[in-house]
Amino acid sequence: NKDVEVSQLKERKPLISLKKDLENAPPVRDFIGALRAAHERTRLPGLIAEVKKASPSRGVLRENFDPVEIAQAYERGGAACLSVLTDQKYFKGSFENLELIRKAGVKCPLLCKEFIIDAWQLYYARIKGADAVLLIAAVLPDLDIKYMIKICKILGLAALVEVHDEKEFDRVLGIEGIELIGINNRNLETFEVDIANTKKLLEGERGKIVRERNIIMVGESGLFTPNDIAYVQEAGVKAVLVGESIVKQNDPRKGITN
Ligand code: IGP
Repeated sequence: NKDVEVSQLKERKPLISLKKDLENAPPVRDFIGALRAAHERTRLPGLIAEVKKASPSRGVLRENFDPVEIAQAYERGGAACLSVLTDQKYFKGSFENLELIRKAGVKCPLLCKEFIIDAWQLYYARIKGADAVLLIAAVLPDLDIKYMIKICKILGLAALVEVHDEKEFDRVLGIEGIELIGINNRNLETFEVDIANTKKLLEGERGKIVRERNIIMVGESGLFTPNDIAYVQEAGVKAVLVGESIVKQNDPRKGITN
């Protein structure tokens, strides 16, 4: 947690004035509903396409990076939802990108991809046009996850709760009211990627629990080919989060969506 540095927290306005800004926030759209609808329509995992300029493990992914152009291309290409990196330090993202994409009239619901460690950021994301936020179990104690989920519900935001291993998954399954869980195939400490992680975590009892509770599972990271998508679908995901492989396409409509 102490390694997480969040730029917007340095200049934070008092919560009371953010609460005022909420009145002018754009309406929230149904992120989970869009994923379910895409899955039901196509019988394939709903695509959350990520607007990602760079990453700590891969460096700059795309030189001519116009976030709005990329977002619109993803939408035309059939993405159900978009994920917009807002973290500056590691991913060269920004809240301005999120705001620009929202203001450009992109209809896909938007996930704010940020290291959220403070409830203040949930208000901020909502004001900037997010419909969903990411909560990373590796950096949040259970109590914080519970608290953040409550505030998300008040704000109308969907929460994608991210896990990487069995221990985090079990913690998160012990929390009530979670509808959307992502399995990150990338270890955030070593950057090692293995899509078999999704399968491993959904085997057996845990897979049974998520099916019973009708939780939408999202396969995250390291997905490049139609075979990769088929593999995580077989493992039990109803949605996928894809960045690198599609952001690098000349035409981001192409790639694994075709
Ligand atoms: C996308 P990829 O390998 O397709 O570019 O991965 C997404 O899963 C990844 O960006 C991600 C991420 C995160 C980034 C997943 N969880 C948490 C930052 C923080």
